[in-house]
Amino acid sequence: MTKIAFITGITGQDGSYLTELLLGQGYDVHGAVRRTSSLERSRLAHLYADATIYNRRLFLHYADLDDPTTLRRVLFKVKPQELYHLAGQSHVGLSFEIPETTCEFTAMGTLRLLEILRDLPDPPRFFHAASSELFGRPSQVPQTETTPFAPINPYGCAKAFATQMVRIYRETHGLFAVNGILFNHESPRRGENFVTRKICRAAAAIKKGLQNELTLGDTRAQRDWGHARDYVRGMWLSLQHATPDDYLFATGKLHSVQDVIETAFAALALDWRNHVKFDAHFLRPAEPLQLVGDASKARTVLGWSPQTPFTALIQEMTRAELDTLA
Ligand code: G4F
Repeated sequence: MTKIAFITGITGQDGSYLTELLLGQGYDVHGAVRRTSSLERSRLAHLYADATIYNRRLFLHYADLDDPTTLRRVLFKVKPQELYHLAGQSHVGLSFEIPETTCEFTAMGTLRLLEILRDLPDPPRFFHAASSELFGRPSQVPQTETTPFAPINPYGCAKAFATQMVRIYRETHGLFAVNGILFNHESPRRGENFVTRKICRAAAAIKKGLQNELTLGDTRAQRDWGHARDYVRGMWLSLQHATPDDYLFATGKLHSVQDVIETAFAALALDWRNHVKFDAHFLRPAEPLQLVGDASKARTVLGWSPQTPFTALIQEMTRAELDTLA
């Protein structure tokens, strides 16, 4: 029998890669989209335009995390076996500007979904996209699934609430509920206001003579960056295991924003010194420290490992930008 999966946040970077993976595995895929989403220009456009897929194996429903009645109705109708919860306000910097919206979608939105699952006659296996931002200023380097939460921004705090709720619903209500603690993961489909895409896009535009300057905040900031395609495979693997648990997905390697700049500009034979400028507007009120993950548990239990090294990731993103501008 064909398996049915449901994805919140299906139009995002991770949602689009996960949709491709699940369709490739023979699933029917359903997704919740906002009324305002434009599918023609979205990351799903290639699937939306394919008459053999759209409305045959891929189905989109207007529903949102702040409208639990509609979500409930859709989930009762679709009856998925697996639910991947990827939606939420995911920009850390923005979460300082709109903390209530961030908590409404990222924290309360997750709780609302868990409440709906409790009422379903046959609840699906549930994946929650948690984040390295849970750890903020961590007491342990590298972090593991047992590192204490110490968030330092509204986004991390909302994720900490949601992650702990997932554990509570797993332990007290018996749901098959999994937290995937995802460290930074990027791709050519990354949103343009995240730093890797911003840099790769600017490097390509400079190469084409379309722009001359790139303004950034703290270029000494470091992250553990992997490829989104690898991380959605981890999501899927975590729901195929016999028992629900929490898993951390990371490369275990730290790089700075400066490393991203140098790799992207070098890929296009440009000298970054002629173009990169500092702008305090992009500084954040607080920066996390040493967010780098130890994915040993995912490797041992799920057989997961990241396949794309940092340099290959940034080169792929930069070349993709050049192609788009061609
Ligand atoms: O690309 P970023 O905006 O990603 P950040 O804040 O690490 O968050 C991402 O990864 C988290 C962990 O997986 C997710 F939970 C979250 O949803 C999101 O996907 O910023 C990376 C670093 C920061 O230290 C930031 O201060 O880059 C620094 N940075 C420097 N200049 C900048 C800029 N970030 C942005 N977005 N724009 C700049 O101009």
